[in-house]
Amino acid sequence: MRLTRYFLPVLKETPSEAQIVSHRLMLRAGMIKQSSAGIYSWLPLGFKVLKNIENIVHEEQVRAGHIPLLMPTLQSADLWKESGRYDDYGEEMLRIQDRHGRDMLYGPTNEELITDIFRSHISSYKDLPLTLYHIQWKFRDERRPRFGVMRGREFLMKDGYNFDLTKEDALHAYNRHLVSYLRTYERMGLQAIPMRADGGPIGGDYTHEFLVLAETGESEVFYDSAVTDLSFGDRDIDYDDVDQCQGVLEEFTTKYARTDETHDENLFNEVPEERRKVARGIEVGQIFYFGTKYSEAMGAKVQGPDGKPVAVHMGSHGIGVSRLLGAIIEASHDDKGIIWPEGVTPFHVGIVNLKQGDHEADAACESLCRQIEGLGLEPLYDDRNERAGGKFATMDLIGLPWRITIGPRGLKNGVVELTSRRSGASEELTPEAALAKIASIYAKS
Ligand code: P5A
Repeated sequence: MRLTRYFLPVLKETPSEAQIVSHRLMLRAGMIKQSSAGIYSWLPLGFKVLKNIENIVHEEQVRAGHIPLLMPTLQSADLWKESGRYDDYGEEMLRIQDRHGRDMLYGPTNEELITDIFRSHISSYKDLPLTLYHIQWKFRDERRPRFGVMRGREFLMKDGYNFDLTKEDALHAYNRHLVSYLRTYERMGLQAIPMRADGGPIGGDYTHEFLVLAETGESEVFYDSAVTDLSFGDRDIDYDDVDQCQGVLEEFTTKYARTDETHDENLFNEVPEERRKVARGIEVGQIFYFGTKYSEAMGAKVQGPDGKPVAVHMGSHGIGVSRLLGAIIEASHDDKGIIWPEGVTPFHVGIVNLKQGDHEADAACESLCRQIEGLGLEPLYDDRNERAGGKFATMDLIGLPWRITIGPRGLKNGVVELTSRRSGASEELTPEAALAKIASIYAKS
């Protein structure tokens, strides 16, 4: 993509309304534009990252054996009256009437809708286990929408729902989600720590939140610093293997890690003092097992092996897809701008032409772009007629992890410059060697 043909409305000034760094950088890098409180348009660069995050979430859900579908954003209030949550949910729910005076709402979550789909089509235990999920916009009329996409009113969530015959099976689904979430966040360059949490309006005794440590996080968290040494890595997991999934859950949840809602000072004091940490975190996901809460209320039953009807055991599992952009930036930036992890970057390589209009420099940039595209990667070529400093500042702000700088002087010696956004280190290489290095970096990510 040539920058002169793209739409990248970067801001020179720091927007005064943004209180935290990720919000400031998303506005400055031309990724989002507020449309009203807590509601945003996703400009091309932000939309690209959002889609990349969505893709990773999809891939990891499908890998875990979960099945994608798509439910609507607008829901009839009737189902919520059946579950009893229409009155309970309170002012966070955006309530709407259609032209016939029917009560509707913009879904804050989908337990009711999915339970209705399930009960309409599934009647035998033989169709279980089943986990369905979608990635869809939600609306919660938050009292204080703030920090940009971090606490929006309209936001994108991946929400998945498991249906199982027994509590044991449903707990395996819970563990499977935990494992798949660990993989998902690591692919985005994030360490998200599962912490014992509170069920809130979703309900349930078993629930973990996934938190990314960040000073600007809205949640206060208490943990044993040994949890930060854990990493999922690229281990091979058989998601059908009950013991293996249970083993991962135990490995990642046995050490003390809790949000303020479930914090227990006495238990915490059993952690060696030098490992006791109190910090702040961003909640990027939450998993729940809530048993038969919705299936009983809404009559979601199947015929069991003995021929008798039984209410199915359920859980729901959410990832804050749009919030993740903010969380990744909070975890990965410097004073010049964003530093995208390779797994989610909007473009793979930035190309800076030091002398636009110079025949050889232009030709070398264009040729490199084509070769990068040939690798299945996307370059962003800054072909503006601007001084080098301005081009570097834009590249640093938008955070592409790799930059190739091309100018007449280097070309005379047969070299271009490859720079890492994260370390700032540069090396002079032949265009072929730079290309080979880019190819190997992205083959790994
Ligand atoms: C689980 C899936 C649920 O709603 N029902 C379906 C369950 N869980 S949750 O914890 O309430 O939300 C899941 C994740 O969504 C993100 N999130 C938000 N992101 C941006 N703005 C908001 N206002 C917002 N509210 C929730 C969080 O990442 C949360 O973990």
